[in-house]
Amino acid sequence: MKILITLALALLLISCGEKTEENKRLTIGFSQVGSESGWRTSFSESVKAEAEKRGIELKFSDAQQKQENQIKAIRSFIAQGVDGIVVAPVVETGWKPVLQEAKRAGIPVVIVDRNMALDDDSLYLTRIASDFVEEGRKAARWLMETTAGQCDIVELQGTVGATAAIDRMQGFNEVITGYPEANIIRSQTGEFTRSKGKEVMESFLKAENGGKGICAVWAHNDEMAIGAVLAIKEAGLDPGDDILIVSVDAVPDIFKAMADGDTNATVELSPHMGGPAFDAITAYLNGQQDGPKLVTINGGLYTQETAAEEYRKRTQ
Ligand code: GYE
Repeated sequence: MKILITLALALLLISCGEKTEENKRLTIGFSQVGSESGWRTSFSESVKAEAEKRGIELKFSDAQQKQENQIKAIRSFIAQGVDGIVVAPVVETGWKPVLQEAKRAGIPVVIVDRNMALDDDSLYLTRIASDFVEEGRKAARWLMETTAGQCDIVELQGTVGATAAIDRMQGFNEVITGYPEANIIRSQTGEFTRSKGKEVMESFLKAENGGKGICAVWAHNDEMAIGAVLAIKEAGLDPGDDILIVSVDAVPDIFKAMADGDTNATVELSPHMGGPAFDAITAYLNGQQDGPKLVTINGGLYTQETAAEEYRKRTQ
């Protein structure tokens, strides 16, 4: 009897201990790229809301598009002894040393959105991202269908060295290679921002005889597409008509622009990556060691036909 009671007590103590551990409020550090685009802002808001919903204490750091700020933030998360780190890296290279520091401290790291070039996949738990190459292909397929493969295209690239720019470019080019009468006539970075997108588009218009020879703009994100709309209007042309515009992200502003006839198509990228990132960290902390190394999120292509409806749905 005595033994049984002791055993029962011991079991009770163990289960109480586990409960406390399970209910412990997690602290997670999130190093975000910046706030360069509407999509990025939605992404930050979505991660914050998801943390709030789950009772996670989120330490949020905005790197203002600078990798050095991200490295500092990660080091500070490590020093604070967080339970997990989520990083949306600005560029692909240069992450190994700081991830090794996190690994030595036993803190799991989840990569979200853009990728890191790493030769050791034990340095991160998993990556939550979309297939950026496929996004580029989708944009190009739409443009090739719409123009019967005859189009002189100007390209507004994203941030140099960022996966979203490298891969979108690759996917788009892969498709248009099959169309001998489709060409990228100018290509430059607009750094994923509206103001830089506008500025670069202005220079393209000047260089291309006021825009007469330009059939379409391929913008690596919606924000730069909207910058291009402004530049084209200022040059006295009709965006969406004289010059077609295709981009990626599917933020509310682009649905408004499409509904107004100013841009033509966008490929959707969901900003809701916080949930799967937190799931991976929680599973790992609960002892699950063999989760997938990549969780992909994919979206479709939208055009003017459904834009007004989509805008309403997304803003109400
Ligand atoms: O398309 C753009 C943002 O990395 C996928 O970054 C992301 C891109 C997104 O600023 O709007």
